Amino acid sequence: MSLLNPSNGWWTALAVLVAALLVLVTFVKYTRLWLVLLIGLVPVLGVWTFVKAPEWGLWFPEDVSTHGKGMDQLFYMIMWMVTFTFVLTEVALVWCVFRYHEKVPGKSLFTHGSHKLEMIWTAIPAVALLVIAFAQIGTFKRIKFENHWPTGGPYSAQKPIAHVIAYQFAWLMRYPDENGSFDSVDVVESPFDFVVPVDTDIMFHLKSRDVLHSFFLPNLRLKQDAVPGMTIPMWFKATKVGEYDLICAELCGWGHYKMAGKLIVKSKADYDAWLAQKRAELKSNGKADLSNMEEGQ
Ligand SMILES: [Cu+2]
Repeated sequence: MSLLNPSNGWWTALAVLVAALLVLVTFVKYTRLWLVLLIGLVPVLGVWTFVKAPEWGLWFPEDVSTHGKGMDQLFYMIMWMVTFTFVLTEVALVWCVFRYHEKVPGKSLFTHGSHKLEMIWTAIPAVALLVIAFAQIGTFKRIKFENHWPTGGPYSAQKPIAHVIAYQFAWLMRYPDENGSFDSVDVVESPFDFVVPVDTDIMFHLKSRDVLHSFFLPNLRLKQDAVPGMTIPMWFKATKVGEYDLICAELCGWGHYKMAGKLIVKSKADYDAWLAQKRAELKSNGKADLSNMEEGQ
């Protein structure tokens, strides 16, 4: 298991070791039980909850897309940069508290600041941001850049599987008719349910009818603002059949919470059958066989 993964047992071992060391040092030096407990417990509980988070379902939702791995790696990278900085600054802080906790007679040193220090703590974050900026280029490019959009498959920017329309407060998926037209009475409309085939490059057009919304598929690590007046082509590839959350990630009005849809990933055969059935319902022109419904079966 990767060292980057919080479930790695080495992290528990490290936390226990650090806590034991802290307890030992505190005990030898201060012999105060509450202090020992407090200082020992903080890193142990901190790392323990971190290690247990995936088990408790508090970590990433299951990744079912080809975008997920790259996104998660970026998250881990930033998390470890932040963790390193956090531990470093906390250790410095605690050390200062212990080192300088005694009152020293005389006047304190008064300083207006240090030009050198200012330069250093401006340069370090600048370098960190540059590292992140370069590290994310590849992943961002693969997901968003036009020259990485799928071609050759059944769906492309010119032939999207559907138009996904966000409005206050719903999602509406519009599937083209058999001729690929979206300006037709035979367009299949699927409110809230975005049905797609598995293991297929899916290209769709994202639109908004009114205000800013944000199309978010947590399990596919895919998020994009829906902007009024813009048609935004998006793509993904779902790798597992199932139902996943589709939510609005932009506070868009009082009913924002209601914009909870589903991404329904079906096998290719099931998807074709679903679309054919939806089209047949439209074509039936009110003459569908409803006898079963009337019998209440
Ligand atoms: Cu919304």
